[in-house]
Amino acid sequence: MKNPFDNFYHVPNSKELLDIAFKRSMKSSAQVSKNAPILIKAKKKESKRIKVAIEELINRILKIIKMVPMIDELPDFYKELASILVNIDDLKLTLGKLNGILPVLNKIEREHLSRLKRIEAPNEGDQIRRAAFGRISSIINKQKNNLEYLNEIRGRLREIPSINYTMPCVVVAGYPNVGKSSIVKNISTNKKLEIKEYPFTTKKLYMGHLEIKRRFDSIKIQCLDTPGILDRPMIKRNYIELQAILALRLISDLILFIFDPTVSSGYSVESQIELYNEIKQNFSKDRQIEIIIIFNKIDLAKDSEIQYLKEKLNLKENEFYLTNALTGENLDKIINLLKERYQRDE
Ligand SMILES: Nc1nc2c(ncn2[C@@H]2O[C@H](COP(=O)(O)OP(=O)(O)OP(=O)(O)O)[C@@H](O)[C@H]2O)c(=O)[nH]1
Ligand SMILES: [Mg+2]
Repeated sequence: MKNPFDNFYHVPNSKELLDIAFKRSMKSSAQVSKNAPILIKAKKKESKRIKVAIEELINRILKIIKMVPMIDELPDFYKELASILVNIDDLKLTLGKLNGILPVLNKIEREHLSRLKRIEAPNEGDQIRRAAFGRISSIINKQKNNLEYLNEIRGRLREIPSINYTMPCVVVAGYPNVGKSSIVKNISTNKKLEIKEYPFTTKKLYMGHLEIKRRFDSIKIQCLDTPGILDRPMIKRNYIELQAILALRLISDLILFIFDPTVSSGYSVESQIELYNEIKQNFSKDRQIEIIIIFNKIDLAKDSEIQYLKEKLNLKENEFYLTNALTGENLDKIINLLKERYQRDE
């Protein structure tokens, strides 16, 4: 499914909204016979201007409100991810406030049109229209923060990756700085992933794709890079870590759990093992999701470090993979394993 926020386009700010509406209004021309008295012409011209400005604003505001998907109705993954990224109550409140100005605009229109009907000199028409524009400007300007807020959350929501629910999804998870993005970058089409020597480089979910050739066809697999997760109670996890947890819980078909057996990530092996146990407990037991264990950075790892981690995890020789994400060493083994796994699903 495409990111449901893809059609959440730029939200104009209050100044842009007013400029568009007033410009259109002033360009509008009322249909009035050439021979009509000046007073009638003035009434018609200014009524038309007020109507056009208000109509334009109401349409634009309705368009903005409709652009925001009903979050409660989205599939769980999108719904929950959106709730991590934005405060849904604030969003609802903002949309409610924006919606609330529509009747006010209608009222301004009614009041000023009825005043226009009663004018006795043509220049009064111009004054009434200016007064209406003044009221409109103050109403729209009061929405400045709401409009900016919508535009700001739009930026965050549009970055949610598109998920294809019919394709397998491999989620790559682990402690920060262990080489998750380096691995996803190496095996998938997503070459835009940011890789840095410090933790929490990845702050959101990034989808990569890989296509594995078989004898007569190929298998397409999604490969999701996630932010690093620390071993700590769920309640203490920040919104960056929670996105990774959510992906593991709701969209993973298989998990690649990456360990850094060296000290180069800055985190202890013991903490990484605690996290692994938690993930195994929560996601692999109930949902029976297979976890593939990877020891990355083998170019830096001492034999003793690999042995230590292996023993701590109680693993046999064929129960983990040793990789170097920088050179791609042994990543072909991971690809082969995926090929084998998804071959079985035929
Ligand atoms: N020597 C060596 N360095 C590696 C290897 N894999 C990753 N790195 C380095 O480790 C650092 C972290 O790599 P990333 O791929 O950004 O790690 P990450 O797990 O995505 O980190 P976060 O996004 O912060 O959680 C970078 O400096 C990488 O170049 C490896 O196999 N060997
Ligand atoms: Mg990363």
